[in-house]
Amino acid sequence: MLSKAMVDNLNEQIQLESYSSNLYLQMSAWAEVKGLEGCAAFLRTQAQDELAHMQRLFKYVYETGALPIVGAIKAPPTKYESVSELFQQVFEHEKFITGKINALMSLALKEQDHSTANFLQWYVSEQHEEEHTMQKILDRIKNIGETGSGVYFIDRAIGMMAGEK
Ligand code: OFO
Repeated sequence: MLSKAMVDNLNEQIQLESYSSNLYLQMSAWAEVKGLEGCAAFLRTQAQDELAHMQRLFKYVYETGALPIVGAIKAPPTKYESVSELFQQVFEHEKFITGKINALMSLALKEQDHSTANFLQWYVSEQHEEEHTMQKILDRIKNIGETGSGVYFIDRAIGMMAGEK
């Protein structure tokens, strides 16, 4: 059985994962209308992954006999200046999520809630993976450059990463 603090924090994480999914789906729409089909495909894949992260938490909470709460999800931004700005925001968001997962893990360890700590381990690895992917994307954008046909090649490179997932 989970403590009330743990249920509240897991429910907050459920909302954050839903927000992440909406954020990346909205970003994919920005990319799509800019003609960046590769970026859009990659971001749609990210949106689906985040939905799966939310559902994984949702299932864990009800399996413990507690009530998962979907809650209200705030609207994500709709405009970006450039591909680099968009992916910088993804990176910042992922770092924020890593902080939240770490805080959840610290709570589980403090409460000696080994079941939740074990469950959260998957998210710890996932965040490491996602931060690494975003760093790689930002490095590629920087190396290729956004001038001239650079954006076309950036879009192709990121689109290929969507296929890798
Ligand atoms: Fe972006 O990863 Fe969920 O947790």
